[in-house]
Amino acid sequence: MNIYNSFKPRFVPEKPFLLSSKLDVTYSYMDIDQKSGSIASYLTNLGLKEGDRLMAQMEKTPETILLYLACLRSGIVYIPLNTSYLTEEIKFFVNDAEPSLIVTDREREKTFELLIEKKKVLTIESLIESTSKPENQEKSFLTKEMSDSSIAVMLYTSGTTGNPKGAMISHGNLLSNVISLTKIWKWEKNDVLLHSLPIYHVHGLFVGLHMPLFNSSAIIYLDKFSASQVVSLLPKATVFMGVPTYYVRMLREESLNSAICNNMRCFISGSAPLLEKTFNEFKKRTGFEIVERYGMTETGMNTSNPLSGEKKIGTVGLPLEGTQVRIRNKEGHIAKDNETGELEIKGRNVFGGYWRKERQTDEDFTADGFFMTGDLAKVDEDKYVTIIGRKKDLIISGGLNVYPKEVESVIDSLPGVKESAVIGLPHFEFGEKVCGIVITEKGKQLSEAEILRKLKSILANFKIPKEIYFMKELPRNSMGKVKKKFLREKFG
Ligand code: MLC
Ligand code: AMP
Repeated sequence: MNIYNSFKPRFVPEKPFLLSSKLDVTYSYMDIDQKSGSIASYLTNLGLKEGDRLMAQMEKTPETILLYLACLRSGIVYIPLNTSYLTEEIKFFVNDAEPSLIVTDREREKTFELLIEKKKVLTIESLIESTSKPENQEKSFLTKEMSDSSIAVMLYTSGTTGNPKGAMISHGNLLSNVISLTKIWKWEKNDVLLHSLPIYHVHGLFVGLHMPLFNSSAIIYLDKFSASQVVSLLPKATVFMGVPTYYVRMLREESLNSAICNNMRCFISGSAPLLEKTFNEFKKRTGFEIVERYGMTETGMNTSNPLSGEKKIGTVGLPLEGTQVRIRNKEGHIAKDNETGELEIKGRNVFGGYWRKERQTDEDFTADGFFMTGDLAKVDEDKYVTIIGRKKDLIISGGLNVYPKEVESVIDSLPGVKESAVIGLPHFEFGEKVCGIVITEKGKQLSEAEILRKLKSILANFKIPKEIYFMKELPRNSMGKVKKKFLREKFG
């Protein structure tokens, strides 16, 4: 089923869908249906068909949602890109995904025109202008029927080795997730979600948009996260979701207290570990226990603490309905209760594979169809899952993934650098911070500032190391592998 066709019958046409930070109604449910229909019709008339790819990189605006819905409705595969990505990073995505169309904003138009034929680049501003003309308005676009396995969205996720991979996420994957989350979070049609997440990841795009769309509830839509703005709007909302960094920043706001949360029903956290300290301080200040859940690009959401029922601090809760979870221990056997090992997931929420990477897809699934997450976890006797750490070499900073391998390759390519190692160190606000350890070539001198300046022209800002340390040589084990644990202890 096309996921849009599971939203549409639940729409209450005259109800607000999007509210601005001033609480004005930006779009009603009727508006989004009509406007996304006009865009879907326009894209179809341009010649885009089911399975074609549309890449989008733009600031978060209400119109980004219209474009996303238009893609869902017309069967076009939507590929959103993080707005921090720079030319070199974008080049890879464009070459790999071979999009039929790129939609971007005016500021980014030139970047894309250097990478792909001009006729394949459209600005969101001109798209909206064209589809607002009376002759291009389409009141009754017929949403394309899709099978559950048809690809709705492709999200790029980097690997611990090699280049980013496009995770192909189907209409069925998305539908199963929104149904199970509606149950476990007891989502209500009168809910008002305070949405401040970016909408190019599963968190802000799928969880943040699908829950209201599926339940015909409203969104207060902020273009980015600002702790003071979020706290000031809590009295008008009922649900808030964010990465742990958001909660750390909100706790710094003096005005955060239980009185302003009177209207709130729940606070949800995910994408990175929520520290017990943050959970406890938040409860003390607001009276609310943050609901922690666990997810991934490839799987959507897998587990969540229940809204009512026991929330176990430090755990990411119970497997969602329809999702199977198991742990494989070091010896390769299915683990017993409370035994640590790699978390494996199976269910309708799990993606179909990586774009044009069959071998890598096969490597990431077990013979009986479980996806190997690369996360280390344990499951207790009540089936609550605790994430213990990661098998994969990955840093999560402020809820964003940074793959050390990618940053190391860029540092290594700089003149004067012999080799490097990139590690994550604990950070009070971002959870982890990216740090680089650099070995210069014999007789060459490089400063931290010089290295950072060069990196900033190549890599998205959140991947830039917060600190660079210099060593004479990298510590290695007998196999020649860099001893990252030693480096984390030395510099941490
Ligand atoms: C920005 N900066 C970061 C950063 N974001 N540094 C480390 N980690 C980050 N995540 C740096 C910039 O480089 C810049 O540095 C400075 O902070 C200010 O930039 P900014 O853009 O103004 O920052 P800010 O708006 O404060 O953004 C921080 C943030 C944002 C935490 C609000 O990163 C954010 O919204 N994160 C959420 C990401 C998310 O949605 N994750 C879900 C992924 S899905 P300088 O030096 O230039 O000043 C997933 C699956 C799942 O993981 O389970 O959900
Ligand atoms: P991404 O690849 O960006 O989708 O990030 C997915 C990864 O984020 C997972 O594999 C986990 O390592 C991590 N993650 C998500 N939610 C949580 C959580 N609640 N606690 C700990 N780690 C999490």
